[in-house]
Amino acid sequence: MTSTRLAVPVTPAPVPRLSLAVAALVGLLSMAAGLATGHLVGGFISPTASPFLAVGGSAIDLTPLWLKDFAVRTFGSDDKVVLLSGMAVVIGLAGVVAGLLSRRSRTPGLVLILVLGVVAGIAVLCRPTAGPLDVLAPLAALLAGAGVFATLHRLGRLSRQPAAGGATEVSRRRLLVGSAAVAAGAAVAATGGQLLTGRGAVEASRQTLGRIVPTVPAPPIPRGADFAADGSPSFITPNRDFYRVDVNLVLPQLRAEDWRLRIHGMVDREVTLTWSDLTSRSLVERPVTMTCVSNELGGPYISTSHFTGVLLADILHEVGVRRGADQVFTTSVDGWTCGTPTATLTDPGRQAMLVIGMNREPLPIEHGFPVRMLVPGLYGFVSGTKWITDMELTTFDARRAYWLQRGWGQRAPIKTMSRIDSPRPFARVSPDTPITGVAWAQTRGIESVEVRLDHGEWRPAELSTEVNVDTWRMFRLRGRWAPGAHVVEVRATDRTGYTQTVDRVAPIPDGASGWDSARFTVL
Ligand SMILES: Nc1nc2c(c(=O)[nH]1)N[C@H]1C(S)=C(S)[C@@H](COP(=O)(O)O)O[C@H]1N2
Ligand SMILES: [Mo]
Repeated sequence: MTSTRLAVPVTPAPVPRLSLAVAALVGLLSMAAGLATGHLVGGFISPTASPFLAVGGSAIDLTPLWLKDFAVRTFGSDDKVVLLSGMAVVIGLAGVVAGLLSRRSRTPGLVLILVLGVVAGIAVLCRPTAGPLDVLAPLAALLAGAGVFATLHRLGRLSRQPAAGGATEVSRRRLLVGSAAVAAGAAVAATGGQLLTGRGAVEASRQTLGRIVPTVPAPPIPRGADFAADGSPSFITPNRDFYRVDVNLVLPQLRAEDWRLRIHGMVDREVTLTWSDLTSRSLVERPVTMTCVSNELGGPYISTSHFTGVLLADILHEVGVRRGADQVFTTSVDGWTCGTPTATLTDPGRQAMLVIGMNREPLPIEHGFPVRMLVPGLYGFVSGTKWITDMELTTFDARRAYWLQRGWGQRAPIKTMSRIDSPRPFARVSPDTPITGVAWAQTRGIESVEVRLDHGEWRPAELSTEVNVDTWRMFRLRGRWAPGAHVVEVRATDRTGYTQTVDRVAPIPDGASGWDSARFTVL
């Protein structure tokens, strides 16, 4: 069919559409502006008021166990950086989508921004430590995001409007300048927020404490407590190398002078302890090896420090624990919770502590400044509450702690384990390279360690001098190994006579087991 239109139908003036690139940019920049503003305002109020960090914190709390396990296995201690980067990418993409949906009208983008703002507000207000003022941060984020979106959207459309003379040129330039200004402003605000959530005031409080001097110092570490010269870890881990595991994207900032620990629940006399209450008591120093339940076979989450603190058995004796209170339920200042068997803490032989010092320094902030709990022989998640502020005597039936709610075990004594440290996996070494590593069985002590090469006979390894049963012990096997490829395996026996079995068990729910092994080549 051929028909020729003779008359052009009357159409309304075309609505200028944003180009794809400008639409995406407008969306992206409004997200950046919102996040950065929220982070900055949060910096003034409280770190967990920052919508970005609050959403990250909620993500950590809601992450299913298998995914968390995968993240830790894949990214190790970078898992938090990976989480935050991933979130930034997702939020950026949401901004791009908001922009692309709004090439004609700004309404869809504004609606999406409103929804995200509300979600961020909910995340902030649901943090365990949220206060009413915190809502200002997501509110500021929402206003900044929506404001930038509306403004840049208008400039974008003006720059497309067919206009007389150089008006379009002018609008284009204004769009460009506006975008650059928003990008720069967001960068400044984000950096400012980051500095404010940093460790300024609390690090100062920590510095003024000087050294932590115990009333009852630990005996000196004997010679021969490690084989560090041959590749084992050093017996005492320097504070900066001590492993760190927690659910925190931001470190709680609690000054020693503001610290309080309320001990209550099934007790005869409720008390609230202050920093000076602790430091005026007898301060006991002991080397103890801490271990994380999520440590894989051969993993790095084990370290040893000289811990100084107050014995918990004494404090619990003073408050008078009521019959039936089988759980000590502790909470950190940011709401993380932990359940420990009462009997373990009241046992004077166990020497569980409220710790204030590590290697004679005040606790580093990431290790729980100003006060944390330490229980030799229990994995950290059921015993090691950092930034501790509340201790409730209760029952295991009445309250379920953070990790118990997420599939980890309720009672978790540290398993007898060993790890090969040298040769490193796939190392190429000389024939006389010693095989070294560590074994641990806190509260029981290590009786012997055996090593075998290429599935041959088990050979007893030399053990380092024992410091106490709550610390690790190094092993070493010397020899001349034949040239070629080898596999080395290790197993430890504790003082109860238990020998590690070959069965490989994953960390969930109460700790990994199995023989660590390493392949290496003799040149
Ligand atoms: N407040 C708080 N305390 C915590 C945790 C945490 O996430 N929050 N993690 C626990 C776990 S799982 C371990 S293994 C130890 C680790 O202590 P570290 O980081 O000082 O080595 O802290 C414990 N205490
Ligand atoms: Mo842990």
